[in-house]
Amino acid sequence: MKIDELILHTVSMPLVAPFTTSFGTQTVRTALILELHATAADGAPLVGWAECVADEHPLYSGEFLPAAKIVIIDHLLPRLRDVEVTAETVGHLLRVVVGHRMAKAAVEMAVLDAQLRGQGVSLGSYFGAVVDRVPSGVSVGIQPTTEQLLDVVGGYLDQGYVRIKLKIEPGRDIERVRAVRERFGDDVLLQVDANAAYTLVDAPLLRRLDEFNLLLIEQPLGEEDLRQHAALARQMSTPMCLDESITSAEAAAAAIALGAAAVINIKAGRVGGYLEARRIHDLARANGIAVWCGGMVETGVGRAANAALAALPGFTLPGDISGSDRFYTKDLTEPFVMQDGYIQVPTGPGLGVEPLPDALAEFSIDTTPVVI
Ligand code: OSB
Ligand code: MG
Repeated sequence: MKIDELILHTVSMPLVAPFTTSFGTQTVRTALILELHATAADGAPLVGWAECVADEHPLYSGEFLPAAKIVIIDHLLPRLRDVEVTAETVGHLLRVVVGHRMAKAAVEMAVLDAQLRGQGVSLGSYFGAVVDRVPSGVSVGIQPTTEQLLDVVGGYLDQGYVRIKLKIEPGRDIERVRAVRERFGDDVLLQVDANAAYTLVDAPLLRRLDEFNLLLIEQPLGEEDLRQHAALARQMSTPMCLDESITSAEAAAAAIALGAAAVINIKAGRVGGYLEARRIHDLARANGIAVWCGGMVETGVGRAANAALAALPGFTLPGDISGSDRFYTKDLTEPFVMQDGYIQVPTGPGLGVEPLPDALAEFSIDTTPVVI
């Protein structure tokens, strides 16, 4: 295809409740939605959608939304001008730009969606999905008090979520996990995510998590600390899972070789796209490393793509793919509904969903069309 135009929609989506992690509290998700217009080789018009997962602030990752927008407009799109582009070649065309994986992932996803819509193929079947629904886990933010945490977790369990992930930080860790285990029992699939809030000096403290039979501990140490995660993994029985550190298939290969990860949280945005995400899935599977699909508080656009990815056979643990109502009263797309602990993988062409025009108009705070 030849790309004709990219429209960048910035949307501001209020969250149903504040979401607190070790790096900050979010009450609104400002998201960048890409609307790509292209022309197929046979002259047919193509449209593709994507969501860029960069956040407003560079706290989870060095990337952030205003920068991602600049990179897309000034550095990525010019490299796709007047060239024949496919989903399988766009990553290669953009490789000379260093980093900015979330920006690249969004452009690749928009091209992939346009391509698959043109072919009438769903993203799930393109990836090689082996199931039509994926188990739904929920990421629970840090709550002001343990009592509030127990109420929130109880609510999600009542709704039917099959796995609970507790965000933790120093001072709100061991006792919170103990309280959840004591209230809800040992059968709940439970894991924790520290978002890099600890250092290796905290190993004796983190080891105390071992008694709670957690599925995994996610990213206790810094993004660059592969070696230190390996050292910590040797001191704990709780399986070590990496999120922030896995920025590419190469990083995944290094983490596996070092013994820094027994489990990998795969987020397509963080690794530069869904095709790289699939490569990491394949690599992990060949190495006996479990993977699960992470989330970035996506609207329905990004949620659809995550559900399709999570339907691959190596995704053996429930992902952070909750129903739209976990974060939003009203989603940008038809809402994803969690039913009996599962989310359906969309079956329509491409993402299988698209922004509803009225929702896009309601939440939009900026529209930047770029003709290329
Ligand atoms: O670390 O997995 C994370 C949200 C934003 C940034 C980082 C993370 C998260 C979550 C939420 O845990 C996952 C979701 O979208 O449900
Ligand atoms: Mg995480």
